[in-house]
Amino acid sequence: MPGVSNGAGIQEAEMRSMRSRLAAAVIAIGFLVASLAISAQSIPDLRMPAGKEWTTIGGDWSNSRYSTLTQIDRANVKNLKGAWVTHLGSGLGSKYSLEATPLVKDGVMYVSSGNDDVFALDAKTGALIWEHRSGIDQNISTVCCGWDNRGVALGEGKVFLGYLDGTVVALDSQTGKLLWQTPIGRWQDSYTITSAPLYYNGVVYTGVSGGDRAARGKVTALDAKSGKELWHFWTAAGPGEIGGDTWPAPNDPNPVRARAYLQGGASVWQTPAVDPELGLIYFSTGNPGPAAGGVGANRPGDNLFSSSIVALHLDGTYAWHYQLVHHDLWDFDCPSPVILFDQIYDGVKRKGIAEACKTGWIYILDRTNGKPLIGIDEKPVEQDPRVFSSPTQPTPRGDALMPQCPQPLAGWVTKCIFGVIYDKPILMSPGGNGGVNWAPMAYSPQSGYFYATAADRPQSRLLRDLGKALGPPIGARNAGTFTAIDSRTNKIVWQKKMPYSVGQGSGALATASGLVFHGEPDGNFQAYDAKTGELLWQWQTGAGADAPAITYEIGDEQYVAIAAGGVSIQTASANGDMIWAFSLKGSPGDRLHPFPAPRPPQTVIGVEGPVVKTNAVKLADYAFTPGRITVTAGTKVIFTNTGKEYHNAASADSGGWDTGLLASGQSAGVTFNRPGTYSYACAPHSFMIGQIIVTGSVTGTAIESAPPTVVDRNASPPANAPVAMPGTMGCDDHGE
Ligand SMILES: [Cu+2]
Repeated sequence: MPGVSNGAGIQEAEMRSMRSRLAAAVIAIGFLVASLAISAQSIPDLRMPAGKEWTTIGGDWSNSRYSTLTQIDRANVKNLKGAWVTHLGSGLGSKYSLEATPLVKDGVMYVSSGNDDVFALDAKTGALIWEHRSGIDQNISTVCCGWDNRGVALGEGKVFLGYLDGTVVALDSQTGKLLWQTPIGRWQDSYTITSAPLYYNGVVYTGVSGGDRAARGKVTALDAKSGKELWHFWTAAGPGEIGGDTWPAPNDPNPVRARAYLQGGASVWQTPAVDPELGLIYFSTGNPGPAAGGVGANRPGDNLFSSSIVALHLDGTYAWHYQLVHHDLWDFDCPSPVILFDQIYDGVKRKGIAEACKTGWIYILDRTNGKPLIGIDEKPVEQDPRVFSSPTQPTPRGDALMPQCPQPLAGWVTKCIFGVIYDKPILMSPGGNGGVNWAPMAYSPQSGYFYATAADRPQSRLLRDLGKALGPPIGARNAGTFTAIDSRTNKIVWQKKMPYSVGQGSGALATASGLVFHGEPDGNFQAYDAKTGELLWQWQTGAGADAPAITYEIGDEQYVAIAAGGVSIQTASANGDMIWAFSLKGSPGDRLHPFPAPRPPQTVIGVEGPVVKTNAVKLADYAFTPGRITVTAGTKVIFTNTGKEYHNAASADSGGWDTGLLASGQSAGVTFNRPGTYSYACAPHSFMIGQIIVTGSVTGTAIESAPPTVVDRNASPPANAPVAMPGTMGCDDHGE
């Protein structure tokens, strides 16, 4: 019970746990002994960085994703080889992503798939010990950004995780048997859980997703023994609560505004950090709802605690907050996990907290009080009273992680960060994916650097009506950056231009031997020199290596492990179901070789495939088929949603047409009256892109006086088609 300030509580809890196990002893003596042995070990001091084990998502309670292991170092990492690879047989298919950080404890690896199935593997061999199939409803339709799960938490001999259906469950860590389940929201109300929970001192803490679908965000604390809810904290503050006056009043004559906080978003997409000495838990929040951060007209005010860092006391009461983006209009939320760190500023050791955000900045605060440690200036930004723009936005001193203005693109009006968007298509950077989306940073106390991966891709935007963030237009860069930033100055130490958009995905793992590990969407798992950014090693895993990596030691052998299964919606990297572990010894007989490279994601947005002569396009989960068609001018192209999810087809050049969101089975028509090449995308799934090549009309000049495009929302819809949900938005852009 090393040095935990309220360790007495843990002891108490452990004793109760042992007593209940004693009751079962008559039946299973052997099992009892094993349980006690594990219980006795199960109170590690996770204030310290990870060593031989990796027992919580961020490696420690600070989320630093830093390991003290040094067997694999800068000199020998070139000899790192595949030790084992295990196919989970779960999460295979285009709707799934594999985003989990594995945990390792007592020689067992615990990892979850995009279907919320949990696997316990022998961490030395990859052999399956047990599996728990979630059995979640396959009809869940409110998942923001692909089916995924970021991982599990361990404590008291249990494995905790959140399901996409809004349930938190506890499994027996030795058998995988379900011990309790507690619904904390309904998926039908857009409450889905994708983040890994945090276990600390007898309590399981979890956030919820769904802020992009008008769910009201919250953090919930559950009793680890029973699953009983202890408290919840609304991240979209209500009337009378701290921050409640930053939303329209509930008696606002406009009924949409009056209810805005109830659909206020501010999801908590990732695992909180905890400082046991200060008795605080910390997390960052997503964009405000409704409508994915758009339509600011419906929610005048700062909309606390959206796009913020929030600190709570362990009883769930408010301690402090710092808002990173006021009255967000751009989906600039902050889904990456907060990191706690200590650093010297002006000769004084300070307790810091850092958050990398979709804005592309890292925000560095004093975690005792939420005040900036380096300086964050409120700078005036472009205004538009129609969307109630905030007059200023917080602007950290230091360097941004990627360009905050788009590169010029023919036919586009471009704007930089915090530019106004409303009724004209604008090309803007950062896009709704960031910057830094959910990819976790690492912090090395050795170098004092943060290691962050960011997207560098613009997005086309139009706010009016639905708060649309359209996809990145064809021809736009779809790349990223990998950066080391000095925590003392918030300035870049080194930066690598990355070929792919890596603001969502693997992020970084740092080690005491001066290495940083990172997985690429093209399947390559990589090691870099933490001081210089030099690429030292890579290994092709065979699928998008887009989950955070970990390291651990068994016997005298250090392993590095990563899940490789791609990120479906945001990155469109190759799907898979593999868990890879690497070591210097490698596999018995060196049997394991790099896998064949999968199809990599696009580095420039483009449309692939043959051009088909048809006026019918299917909107499937998740592709337009055919992706490229040709018609003569004056033809009405019929778009029909044949998928389960909501899709639309909307101009991804400056044409401005949009079918609106279509529910399964619904159709809409768009008449193209002018010859030319038209690009379009699906707003919820910006990687869904298509192209229509319109050739000269057979009827000659008759249509030349007509508008270039005409949308028919009611083109031959099937009978009894469900009505599209208003104000929902997609994922591409969102926290998850
Ligand atoms: Cu779509």
